[in-house]
Amino acid sequence: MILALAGGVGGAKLAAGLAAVLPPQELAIVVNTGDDFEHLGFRISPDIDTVTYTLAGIANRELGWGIAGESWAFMDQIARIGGESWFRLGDRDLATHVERTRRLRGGESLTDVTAALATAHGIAHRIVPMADDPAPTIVHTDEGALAFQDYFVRRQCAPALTGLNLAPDVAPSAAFSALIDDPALAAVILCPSNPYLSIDPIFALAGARERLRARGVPIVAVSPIIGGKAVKGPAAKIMAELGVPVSSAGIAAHYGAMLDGLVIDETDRAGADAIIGPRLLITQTIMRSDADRAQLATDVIGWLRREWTLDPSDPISGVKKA
Ligand code: FO1
Repeated sequence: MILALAGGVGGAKLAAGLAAVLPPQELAIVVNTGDDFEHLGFRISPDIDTVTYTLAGIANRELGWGIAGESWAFMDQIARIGGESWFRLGDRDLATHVERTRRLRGGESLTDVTAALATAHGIAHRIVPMADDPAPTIVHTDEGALAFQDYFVRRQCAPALTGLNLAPDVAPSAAFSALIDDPALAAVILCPSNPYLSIDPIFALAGARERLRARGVPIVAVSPIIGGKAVKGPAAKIMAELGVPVSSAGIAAHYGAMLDGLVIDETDRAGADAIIGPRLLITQTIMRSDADRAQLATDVIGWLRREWTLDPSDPISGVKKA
């Protein structure tokens, strides 16, 4: 069984590629909830929604969030009556926030609500929140501490990032914790999400980083940096602000001992020998189509089988001791 850790857009694309090539029992997607917040009275979980909509095939590919073919009557009316309209909730997307908020207020866990909404979208694969308790990411900038969405949306990531407050005293969700301990766990894939904003919050949960490493299964990442740039979002800007080389070598250095392998794009082949530590797979990591997503997933799984002697007969259901 593969455990995929994912956050925003880039992560969701590879998660969808993995879901296209692996059966539900061989894949679980653990999603960052550090972006979550309460807004207009709704409990909003952006990365869970991005992963869910992407696996359901209804994600808005232009915006990178929300639902395709969206209408904005609700938002327009909110603006007209003087409500907060900086964080845009489409009319279809609004249904998710209303239903999630209703269920959470009724006492269901975020894990149960996420599973129910995935099933409602016809998704058979497991989408699991990293935590059931709030674990908000606080962004420290040269303008002071900002709540995540204030930094990401209201300020469009303009302030220089100086650090992040992640929630180390928050426990992984019970479902995430069970996946870490699952005897069938064969490998962990860090999807090409922002390491700082999407993956580190998952590792920062109480015991998560240590327990994942202690399993002794390969942990591999797909670099979100291609040709010195982030495919989407502020990863490159954040790395520059933190003084980390904006390259796959910088990504490898950031993940350090957590990383057994790193997948980089063909365009970065020349810089490959500057990457110290992880084994490398060089392939196309740009995902423009559903076929690209499935191909990258296939390449990574094939590499895991070859390099870490996963049993070739079973679909990722056990790692032979090398
Ligand atoms: N990102 C924006 O840049 N502007 C928005 O108005 C916006 C609204 C929004 C609504 C629902 C949702 O699930 C995500 C939304 N996002 C928006 C993205 C959000 O900021 C996420 O946290 C990012 O995708 C980072 O993962």
